[in-house]
Amino acid sequence: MEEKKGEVVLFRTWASPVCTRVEIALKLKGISYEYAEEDLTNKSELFLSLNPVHKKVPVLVHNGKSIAESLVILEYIEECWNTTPKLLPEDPYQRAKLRFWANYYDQKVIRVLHATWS
Ligand SMILES: N[C@@H](CCC(=O)N[C@@H](CS)C(=O)NCC(=O)O)C(=O)O
Repeated sequence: MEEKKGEVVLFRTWASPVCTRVEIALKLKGISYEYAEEDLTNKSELFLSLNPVHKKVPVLVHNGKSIAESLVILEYIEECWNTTPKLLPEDPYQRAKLRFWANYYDQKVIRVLHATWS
């Protein structure tokens, strides 16, 4: 697997499925990254400066530039490391279906998990 040069840091927390989805993508693409565990009960100033809008993990930092929102991060990874394996299918209809189910998962499953945890 090819790797694009550059420093990659993933701010995440171990129990988060949306962080896990980003880690799986990084591993599938063979991208080396640093792992920064964030304590969501005591968020660091650095972390808050990287995602000032939502203040949530995951945040990917690539060469000093931060990207938030797991699905946005996945698209960034796909566009930046456009090597195989591809994260998205070639066929536009299949891509649309995949985006539909990713959205469904976020709207239904993740919301229920968050409601259970809080
Ligand atoms: N839509 C966001 C959801 C991110 C999210 O909800 N992250 C949670 C952990 S699973 C979080 O950081 N919670 C901390 C908080 O709400 O203060 C994504 O897909 O990245």
